[in-house]
Amino acid sequence: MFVKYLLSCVGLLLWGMQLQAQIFVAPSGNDLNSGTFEQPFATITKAHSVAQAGDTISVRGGVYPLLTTVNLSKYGTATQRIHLLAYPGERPILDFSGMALSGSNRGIRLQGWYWHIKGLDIKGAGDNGILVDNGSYNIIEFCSLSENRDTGLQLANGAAYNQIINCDSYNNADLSHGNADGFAPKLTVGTGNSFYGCRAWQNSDDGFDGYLRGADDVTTVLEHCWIFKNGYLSSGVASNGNGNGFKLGGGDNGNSDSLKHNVILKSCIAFDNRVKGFDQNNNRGSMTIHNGSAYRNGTNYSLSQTLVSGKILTVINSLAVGPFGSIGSFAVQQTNSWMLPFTVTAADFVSLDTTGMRGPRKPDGGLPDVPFLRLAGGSGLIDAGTNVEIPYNGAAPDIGAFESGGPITSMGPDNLLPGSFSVFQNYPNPFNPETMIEFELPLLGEVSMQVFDIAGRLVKDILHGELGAGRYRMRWDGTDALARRAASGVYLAVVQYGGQKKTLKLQLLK
Ligand SMILES: [Ca+2]
Ligand SMILES: [Ca+2]
Ligand SMILES: [Ca+2]
Ligand SMILES: [Ca+2]
Repeated sequence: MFVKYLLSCVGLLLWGMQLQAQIFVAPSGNDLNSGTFEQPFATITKAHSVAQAGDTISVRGGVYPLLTTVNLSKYGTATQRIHLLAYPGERPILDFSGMALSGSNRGIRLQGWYWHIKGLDIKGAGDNGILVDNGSYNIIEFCSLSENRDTGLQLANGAAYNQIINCDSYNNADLSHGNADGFAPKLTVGTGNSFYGCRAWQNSDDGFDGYLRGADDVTTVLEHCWIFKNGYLSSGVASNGNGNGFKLGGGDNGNSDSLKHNVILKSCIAFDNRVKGFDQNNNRGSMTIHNGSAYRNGTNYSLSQTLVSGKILTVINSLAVGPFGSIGSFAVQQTNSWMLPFTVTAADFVSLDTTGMRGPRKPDGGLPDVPFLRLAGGSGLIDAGTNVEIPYNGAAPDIGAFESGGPITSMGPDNLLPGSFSVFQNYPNPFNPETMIEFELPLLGEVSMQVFDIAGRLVKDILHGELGAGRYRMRWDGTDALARRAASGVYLAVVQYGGQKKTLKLQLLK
């Protein structure tokens, strides 16, 4: 009895410690309110003043005209992030366009750690839309940054290990045009920042800029990012800025030939940038471009300056439509579209029309499905690549940023990464002809997924590759199986990871 009483006290105590508040903000709110759903605050700044680790600030849709910076300086923890989220199904717009033009007038200045910010539009700030100023381990997801009067999203002052997921940065322009980039882990940035599923277009300077002054030998990763039409203003007129897509580094004055930004780009696309698509600038760090695609940039690839000892330039499975540009002979190159035996013509693609690339995102923030630069059936670029540990369909990876034969979708890291390897029942089930299978991985590792018939014969190799921690969704098109006229509609999906094997029963309706 006593033990039971003690346990219930401990239980209450633990429960009390984990109590997480929901704090509401609405355009119709008032900062003298209590911050509940019925009595929301008017400003994120007020909500921030009462928020603690683990809390969620839920921001209702609508326009918030703001004249001063929103400072986010509080700290969450790895397991108790502070969430700043759009209210489900709504879209808040933080409109700073009445703010004075000034180098200190950022829209959001994020000095805190372990924030998860999702679903906000930030426009018109007097300087950066968001400045991550030493803030680290933050997730910034499904936000847009536009019409700011310097770089849309900048990381500085040692900002490290931030994940920027499914964000758009466009139509940002400074007075001189020479500074406003879309995304900029530059100058004094820290290491370990990553960009996933991000787009930057029509920024007056560069789309992505990793130029250093102060920082050295830092690493940044980009995956599935589309960078286009930079070096133009929102009117479409050419700007006076640099006009590059991915500017991978470089320095100035006394250190211009020594600073190292190690940049890893996977499945990234640069097109229609005014000057260069993939631009080394004078970066001396390691650069890895796997499955890049470049189209109609002033120069597609410009990577020819010797690196410092120990650093490597690697370009594999990459595509250029038209002249590829210049890549130094010191580079490691394999199976790029400009190398033998490949030739590239318009017939290799479903479409070379860029329409839709700046179109609306999916409801979960994912990139839209657009035919541009996808490989047409029968292209010699299909299954012609080298295995670089990016998941692929068919016998081998394709050349370029889009793998043909069905989407492989990472649903992106969540605020809490999965604790174990799980495979979820497919949906729909039964199905015809298409079904989805989701799984979660707790750590980076090799994973495979295959479909067998009930006699144990392999029907489809869906996935082989290395994936990071997170939740993933795979599609299986059962027409492969229907074509074989198999006797039964039951198939087995086998997912293997880290020495474990999980099997799902799939019911195909004929
Ligand atoms: Ca500035
Ligand atoms: Ca510039
Ligand atoms: Ca720049
Ligand atoms: Ca393939």
